[in-house]
Amino acid sequence: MLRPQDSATRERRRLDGLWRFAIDPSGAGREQGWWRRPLADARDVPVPASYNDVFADPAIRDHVGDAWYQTTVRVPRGWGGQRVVLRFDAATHRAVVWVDDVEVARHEGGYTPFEADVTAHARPGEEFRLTAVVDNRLTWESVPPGIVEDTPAGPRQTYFHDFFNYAGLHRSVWLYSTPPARIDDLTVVTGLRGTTGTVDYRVDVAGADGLGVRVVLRDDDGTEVASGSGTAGILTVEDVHPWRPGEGHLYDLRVELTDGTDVVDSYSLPVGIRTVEVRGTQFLVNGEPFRFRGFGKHEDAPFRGKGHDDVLMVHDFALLDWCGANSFRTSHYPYAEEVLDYADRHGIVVIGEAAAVGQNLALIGGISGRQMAPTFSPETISAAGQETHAQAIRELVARDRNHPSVVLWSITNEPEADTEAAEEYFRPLFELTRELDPTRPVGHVNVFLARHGEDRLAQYADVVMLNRYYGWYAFTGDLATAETVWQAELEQWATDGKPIIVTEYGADTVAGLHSVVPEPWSEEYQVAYLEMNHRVFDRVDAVVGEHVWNFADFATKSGITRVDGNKKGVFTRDRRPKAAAAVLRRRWREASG
Ligand code: GCB
Repeated sequence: MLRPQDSATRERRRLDGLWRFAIDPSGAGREQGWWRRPLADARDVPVPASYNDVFADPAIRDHVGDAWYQTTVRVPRGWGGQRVVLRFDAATHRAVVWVDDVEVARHEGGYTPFEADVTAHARPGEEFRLTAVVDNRLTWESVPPGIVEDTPAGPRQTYFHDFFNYAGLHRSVWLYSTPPARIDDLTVVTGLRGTTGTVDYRVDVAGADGLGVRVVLRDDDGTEVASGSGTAGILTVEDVHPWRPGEGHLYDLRVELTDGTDVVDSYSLPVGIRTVEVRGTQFLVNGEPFRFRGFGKHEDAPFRGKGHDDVLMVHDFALLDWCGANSFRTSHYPYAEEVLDYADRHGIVVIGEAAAVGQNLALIGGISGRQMAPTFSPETISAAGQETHAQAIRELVARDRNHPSVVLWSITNEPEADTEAAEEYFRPLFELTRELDPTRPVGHVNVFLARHGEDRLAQYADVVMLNRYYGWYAFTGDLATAETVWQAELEQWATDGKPIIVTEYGADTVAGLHSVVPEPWSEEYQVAYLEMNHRVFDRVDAVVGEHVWNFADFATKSGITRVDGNKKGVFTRDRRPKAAAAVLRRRWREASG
């Protein structure tokens, strides 16, 4: 699915702003057909944003179920004869959309886009009523999973990950036009041999047969470097300027659909020419060993929740740069496409993660002391949940496969991994990911419950990704023991002969809390904790990546281990540095020269 863009043949309108909004605790709206009329008792809500924190109302913050959004859209007068498309960049976690009285789209999954051809319902120059109902419930069939329980006080949502279940229209909504005969999709795969680059392209055309396809690749100064024709081919670029970590060099691939000398449709795709490969314990970008330095992040901020915001995005990238970070993981769901575009342009490397997290009931049992059911079973996550997960992977790869910044897929975070049921569940998902994208390594993020030799998914993964909290959840306050045990574990994983990325290590830290003797929760302890981890990483050659958990403090569900959210941020939630930030800056800036 191509992102909307303005081109010689296309136009787009962003529908963001204040929409009308009403929560629907009893679920009456679907029966009563709330889309058929102006929303009653509605208030203004900003789009994009999570709705939870913008009002001072616990009923909205903790709402479980449907929330209704409505606005009025005027179709531009000049769009006659064009195909008109409505697109939601994200609706968390599922949505149904109506144009006036007609249902036009239905989508499951909170972090990938969906769209509908609304040409038949959108008359140029006229208005239509746009209504979306967004459901935030997490169930055994959703990704991530959860349970909704009916209690005397109403439905209560539980889920098995810590970050707060923000919901709503988190990203932009668009109305855009394309010609009826159009470029429907584009795929590029790039290669490098010496100073020659290749761009293997494929164009999917829809709405017409027998039209021509012309492609031109230009450098960033506008110079044409290669061209071709036909729906598929390989462009060769001599003296190529590759995309590389730290230098997001992009070419522009202009694709034109032609009818004789007429250009019927035109679309531009930024292309970074680079390769990715796992060789032994090395992770190679353009044939050179790459070391991941950075963070696991969240899309999270005060008031906005998970709403995309360009100010926050640019600021976060500025802080990554300040630290000397070269990469991050989109933990624990696909981030807004604007984020990947930015990473492409600035040479930041991304581990792209599917929205799969909390697929490990033993972990919850361990924390809560409760006896939990098996994670994968007919009563819990079963074939239906697996299909939701497969679809989430399909949509992730379809959306992000052309981004040079994305070098590795993580198909799940901390799943149950030591059971036969887990292997049966995940094997097909590894296969699916590889089939959809044979060009990138694939992995899963391991949690300590499946130790080396016990993780039945490790055999399917190209890289080892480990989340470990030695010195925090284990050996709390005892960094000396933590150091020994951690090193011993890493040495075991190193025997697999694969690159190891430590995708999480971190310690909760209250900004401003100091102690002469490094005590857990103090800034001094976070510093000492990171330094201990770094000593360990530097002793194990197979470790090629360190992603601190987390870039910034973030909101969580309520819990006795969380005070105003998760405090493992190196920055506070409002992006002020803790002492640990200077430690990372010294280490990472030194390493990058
Ligand atoms: C983890 C999870 C992450 C949590 C983190 C923590 O292992 O992957 O989502 O936030 O631990 O701080 O407990």
